[in-house]
Amino acid sequence: MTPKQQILETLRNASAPISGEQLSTQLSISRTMVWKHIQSLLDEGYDIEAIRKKGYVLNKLQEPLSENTLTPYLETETYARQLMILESCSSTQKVAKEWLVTNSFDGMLIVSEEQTEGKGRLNRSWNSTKGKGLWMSWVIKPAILPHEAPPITLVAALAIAHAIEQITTLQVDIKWPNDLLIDGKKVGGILTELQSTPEQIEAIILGIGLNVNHQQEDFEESIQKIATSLAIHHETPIYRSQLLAEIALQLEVAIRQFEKEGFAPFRERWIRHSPMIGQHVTAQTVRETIQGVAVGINEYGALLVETSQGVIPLFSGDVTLSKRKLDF
Ligand code: BT5
Repeated sequence: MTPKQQILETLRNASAPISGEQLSTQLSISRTMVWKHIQSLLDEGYDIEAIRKKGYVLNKLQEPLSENTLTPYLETETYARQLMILESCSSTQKVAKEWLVTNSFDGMLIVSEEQTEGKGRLNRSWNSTKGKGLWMSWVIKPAILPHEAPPITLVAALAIAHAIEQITTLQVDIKWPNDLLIDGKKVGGILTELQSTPEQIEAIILGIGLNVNHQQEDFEESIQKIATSLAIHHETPIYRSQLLAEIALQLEVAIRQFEKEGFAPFRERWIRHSPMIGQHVTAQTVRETIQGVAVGINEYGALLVETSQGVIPLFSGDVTLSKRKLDF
């Protein structure tokens, strides 16, 4: 362990402030060196407070993600057992695709403190403020056929909602197909990308963006009104390593079950998480606009919309609540 890592470990395990003098004696280095290491940790994003006449205190809840902070919480078999933690990247989806060219592992996790070109569906942009969220891509290789893949986004949404509910007790709603909402505002989104031949899936890259410790002003102006974070509702910061480990576990459990039993066992639970069911909606697909009542979801994960022409299964698109009641 380097002196810097030793300082970090000491602060992490301390129950009271630790003075520069204590650190310097413990590590047999000068106080100037202690100060330099503390500055370097601050530059890396650690939240260390210097309390006058007492010493340094590390705010563990705001710690950057690392293998050291994550691994003690991991309870998975393969998920996140191989991982790449980055300080910054363009998009974790892009890194995952590059990684897949020469590697293969079911459950590989790529997570970054910041994304400079985070992506949503249809090339929309995803705001990924440094150190505040969980911006991650999972490379998974489920034993399913390509045409069975679409509900995986819905299964992942349920798993993430469950993980959040375990760690925070916050109630998370799911908006078909890929939005996670709290009180009607978007707290997370999922981008599922498939690498496949017609016969078999080579990999699914499950991109998940979750706003964790943002205050409202941490969001870009353009999404201030529609975005929220877990901390805004939880009222205190959330330890991202613990939440990430819980997401890993819930994802692994859910996807293993999906491989064996398909979407059927998730359907009821999914409907309970979706306040949109029973509501008048407008659905925008790449081809058309459909208006009707969202009446349910089928075994392929398609949203069922009852229209004047009958019930239409919707396989992709954006759905919003209609402002006025439709006349049919
Ligand atoms: C999504 O797309 O919701 C999928 C987002 C997936 C992001 C993850 S982060 C890790 C991985 N690497 C990536 O590059 N991407 C994935 P969509 O349904 O198309 O929603 C995009 C829309 O959400 C944008 O047009 C904005 O209106 C809004 N938005 C952007 N950033 C947001 C944020 N941080 N919080 C809430 N809403 C946001």
